[in-house]
Amino acid sequence: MASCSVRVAALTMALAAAACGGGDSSSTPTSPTPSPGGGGSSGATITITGSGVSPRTVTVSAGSRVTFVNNDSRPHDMASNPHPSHTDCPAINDVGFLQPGQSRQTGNLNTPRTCGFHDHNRDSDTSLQGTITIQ
Ligand SMILES: [Cu+2]
Repeated sequence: MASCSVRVAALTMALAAAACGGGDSSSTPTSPTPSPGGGGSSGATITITGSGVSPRTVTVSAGSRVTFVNNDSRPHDMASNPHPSHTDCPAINDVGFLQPGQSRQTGNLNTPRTCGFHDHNRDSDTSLQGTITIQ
């Protein structure tokens, strides 16, 4: 008697699991284009390696963002000029500290102007300095 009710329960669970599995297979689509923070599109990408930033100068249209990619083996702390107040283009300060392999976007660069940037922890290393022209 006891063994009979166990078998019924197991069969019910198996049917329920099969129904759930069928439902799940067609759902949960992956989101194709993550856009952290929302807002402007990425206008350019600057890559950091052991030999510095590349390209050193980029030009983007107003309202877009610049992506910084740290492909170096060292961390980097990217910030707007001037050092150390970082007040020229605060959107650049959104990049901040990047561990090796990390990347992050600036905020929206809305005001047409030329923005210098640097590695805050290596502010005298000119290979880690560049400019973003917003037009
Ligand atoms: Cu700085």
